[in-house]
Amino acid sequence: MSRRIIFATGNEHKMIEIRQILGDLGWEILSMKEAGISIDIVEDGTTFEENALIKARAVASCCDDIVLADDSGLEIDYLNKEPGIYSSRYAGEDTSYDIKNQMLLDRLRGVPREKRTARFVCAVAAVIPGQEPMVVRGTIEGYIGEQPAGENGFGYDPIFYVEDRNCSTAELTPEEKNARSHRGNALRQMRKKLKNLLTEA
Ligand code: ITT
Repeated sequence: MSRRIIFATGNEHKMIEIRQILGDLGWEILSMKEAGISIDIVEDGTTFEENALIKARAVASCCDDIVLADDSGLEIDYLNKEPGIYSSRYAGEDTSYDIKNQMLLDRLRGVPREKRTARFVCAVAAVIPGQEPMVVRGTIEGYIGEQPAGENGFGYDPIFYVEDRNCSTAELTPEEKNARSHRGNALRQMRKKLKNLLTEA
């Protein structure tokens, strides 16, 4: 089996975290761009898992390598789990995260702390030649703060706060975020499955 993993994502921030988390797997990890794959993928699933599989299958149809994909997002309980699977499209794909974050803070204005609960969700799918596709889910629980804070991370990190530290995930170091994040959690589960497969092969 090839020792290359192609990650079906166009999001460079995700790629940085993926490389940090899966770095010790000893496999070559390429983004779709680095693998020379350029396709438009319609994410029309109704769950994170479905969308992760849609992305992985689409890229797998263009190569013979192991393909992984990440579909992730922010669920805010007070907003009936919005933006959820529409996180990157919330308020329009081209709208900056400063604006998206401010819009969510505005919608939560006056909402007390105990009702501001939220989580990041990440589904990671793997499509491996000759194997059944696999999907795992990781989450991190937290709450939406009163204002954005921190410069690390990306997307909704400045408004997503973790309970035990009372700071946003944009204020955590990359190592601290990866150790507890939805993506870290899902990718570590997938890494175990891939290692098992590799030792069986
Ligand atoms: P690909 O589909 O190409 O992977 P994308 O950015 O469109 O890239 P998603 O459809 O999975 O990815 O959307 C995920 C969005 O959820 C992402 O753009 C962020 O806005 C948000 N998100 C996911 N993980 C996050 C994290 O760790 N920190 C902050 N925001 C995150």
